[in-house]
Amino acid sequence: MVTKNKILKIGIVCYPSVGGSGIVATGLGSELARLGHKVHFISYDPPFALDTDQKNIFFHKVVFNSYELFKYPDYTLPLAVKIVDVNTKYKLDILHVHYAVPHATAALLAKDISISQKTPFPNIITTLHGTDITLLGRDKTLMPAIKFSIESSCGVTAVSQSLKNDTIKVLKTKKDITVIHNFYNPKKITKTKNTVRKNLGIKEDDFVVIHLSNMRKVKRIPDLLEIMSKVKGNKKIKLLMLAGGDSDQYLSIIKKLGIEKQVILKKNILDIENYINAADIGMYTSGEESFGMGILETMSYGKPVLATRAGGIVEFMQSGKTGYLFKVGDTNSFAKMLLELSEDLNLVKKLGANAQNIARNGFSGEKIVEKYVEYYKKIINYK
Ligand code: GMT
Repeated sequence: MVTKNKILKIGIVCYPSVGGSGIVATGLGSELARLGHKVHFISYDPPFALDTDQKNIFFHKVVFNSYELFKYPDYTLPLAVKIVDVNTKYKLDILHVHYAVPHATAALLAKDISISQKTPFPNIITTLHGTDITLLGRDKTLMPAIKFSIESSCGVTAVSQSLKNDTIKVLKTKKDITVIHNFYNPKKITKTKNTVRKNLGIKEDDFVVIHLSNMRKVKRIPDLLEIMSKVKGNKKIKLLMLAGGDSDQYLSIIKKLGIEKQVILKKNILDIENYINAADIGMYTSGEESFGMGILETMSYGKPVLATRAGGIVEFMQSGKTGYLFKVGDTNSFAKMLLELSEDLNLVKKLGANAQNIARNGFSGEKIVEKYVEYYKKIINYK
């Protein structure tokens, strides 16, 4: 039995790149370490936001070779072997994998290898983040592996009720899935609003709309740009895009719409807090979103958001209170509200305060990490 205050040894497997699932896994590991748990990250690179000098944090690199014999390099096998090694050495209490494939699949293989070596293996918890279900889960070449990996995990969590519903629908699974929402711990602002604006060539009285994402198709960036072209009569409205992925593909659309002067594109920005702080509102046009970390981050710094009523967004955004929600693709309504807000800074302030309140009180690290720890302990006691 695991007692209430037991310090756990937790393995975390995640993608290290700039992306929602990596951000959540890194934030979770960091909070767990702060609470005194020993946290072992296993990935091909240190997660970009991870402070490897933090007490109780350990990083184990998965090294993989591309042999001439193999046409495609494989990550699943070296990851499985690395998990076996880390567990043999540190005797983990729990292995928490973020993203079903190949992480949960590799964890299951590691379990079988360890058992064959007579080494006890921890319970595996898989957290579903969205695209592993809504995009990959629908792909027939992967679906059986995803379903198997999820159903063979000891525990499964999803980052929203919407994702839980999608998982049951797409995979037709009866597996028990616990919803634990994402969280965000705001960082300290280190550059003033005016400094950031000045560096970007934005005027003090411009109305700045911020958008943070990896710019993938599912984010519907052309909709975002179309909205900007609909408000381009108001030269004070500027769109600041912080791109964590390929954004060059949109340059031609920006040019075609004649909004070059209204759109500022920045790539791979790490101190997002300074940029969000310098903006007035956030805008997100995704077609699907299991949660929407960028929206929560924007709200955390007291900025209201205009977003689509997609997936899990409605679980923390309230239309009329923290910003406004619209049908996917309804660029006219987005543009109308954007113009209205640009003329009503008191309303922007009021909505922003509500947004910050909900983000900081309902979706803080403290609150959500406690739920994960409870869940870990519940799963371990099931042994
Ligand atoms: O949205 C992306 O393209 C990245 C993706 C990921 O796997 O990191 O994000 C997913 O996980 C995030 C963290 O849980 C969620 O906030 C995003 O909503 C989710 N993306 C989608 O569902 C499209």
